[in-house]
Formats: sequence, C-alpha cells, structure tokens
Amino acid sequence: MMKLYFAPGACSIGIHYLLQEIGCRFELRKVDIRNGENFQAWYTAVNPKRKVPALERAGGSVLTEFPVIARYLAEQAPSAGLMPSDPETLLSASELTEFIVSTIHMQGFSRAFRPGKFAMAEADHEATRARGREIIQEGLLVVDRHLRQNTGPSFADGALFYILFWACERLKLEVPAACAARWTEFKSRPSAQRVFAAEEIAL
Ligand SMILES: N[C@@H](CCC(=O)N[C@@H](CS)C(=O)NCC(=O)O)C(=O)O
Repeated sequence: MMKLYFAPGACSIGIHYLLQEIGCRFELRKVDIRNGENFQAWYTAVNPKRKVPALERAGGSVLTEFPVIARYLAEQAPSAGLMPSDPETLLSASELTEFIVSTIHMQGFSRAFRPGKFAMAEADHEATRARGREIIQEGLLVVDRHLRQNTGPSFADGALFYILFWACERLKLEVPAACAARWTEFKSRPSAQRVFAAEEIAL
C-alpha cells in the first residue's frame, strides 16, 4: 500500500487530496515539520531533502517533488480522469503545476509564511511578506486565466487545491473569480471533507 508522508495543512495536502480523488488505499504518516521532525534521522532516511510530501510506493521506493508525485498518481489511476489524454492539455496541466509549485508556492507563499528564509533582519520581514502576497496575487491572475480556458480535471488539481486552500483559508485573500469558484467546488467535494478530517483542519 502507498504511504503519504505529510504535515497537516502543508503543500502535501494537495497530494492527500489527489489520493482521495483517485480512490486508492493508502496510509498516512504525519511529519511534525513545525517542530523539526523532518530533520530527524528517520525522516531524512525517507527523504534526504527533508520536505513533505514524500510518497512511499507499494514496493517501498519513495517519490518526492510535488509535480512528479501528482503526475505519477494520475498515471496510476487512469479511470479517475486526472491524466489528460490530449497532448496539449497534458502540457498545459504540467505547465500549471510547475508554475504553482515553483513560483506561487516557492516565491510567493514561502515569503508570506516564512519571511525569515528570505530576509535575515526582523525589520525586513513585513516588506518580505508583502512582496510574497504580491507574487501570489500576480500568480493567481495567471491561474485564473488558465481556469477560464481549461475546465476539466487533471493532476494539476492537487497543486490548485493547496494554493487555493492557503490563499482563501489561511491568508483570507480576495482571489480572482474563477479561482474562488474552483475553491468553492473543491472544498465541497467528499474527498476534501475526508482530507480535512484526517488532517484535523477546521475551515
Ligand atoms: N520542492 C518540494 C517542496 C516541498 C516543500 O517546500 N514542502 C514544505 C511544506 S509546504 C516543507 O516540507 N517544509 C519543511 C521545511 O522547509 O523545513 C516539492 O515540490 O515537493
């Protein structure tokens, strides 16, 4: 059985959502990243990069990096309809997933949530957070355009799920209309309810 290493409410929630959507059996192993459990030897043996998500596959090998795990899961369960069959739609889903993870998450949310990673001086933290929010808002405009043109489900939904969760529920940002509509749709799904319950998240 697959095992997801996750931290409650972290980006791993997007992979957790995909696992629920594809309807496979899986185990969860919580990693307390707030208290540095990801730096403990047992976890660095799982993922030397010390990040979640990590997905242990049935044979025991571990996959890391959100876009890779998301696509792998979609490929494993073609009947879930998360792996676009049209090559252009597939490229577009990959492009969106990469943009969300490498730009909106890593450049935007990382500044907004953890300014100390970008600015040593405490005095610069507020400006760093503000810059993070700008990057998020600019990024969400790109995502919104994508959503208006591509309505079908894909593995990019995992990435969309966690940034919309962070934007709408954590930071309480006003997000563009198609993003807001997608978040309303996501959070009403039974898969999302199961994810929130398992991660003990109250919206
Ligand atoms: N490049 C990784 C990034 C994952 C990542 O940044 N995960 C965060 C949680 S949202 C993490 O594990 N942070 C722990 C830390 O930096 O100590 C991916 O795409 O999976």
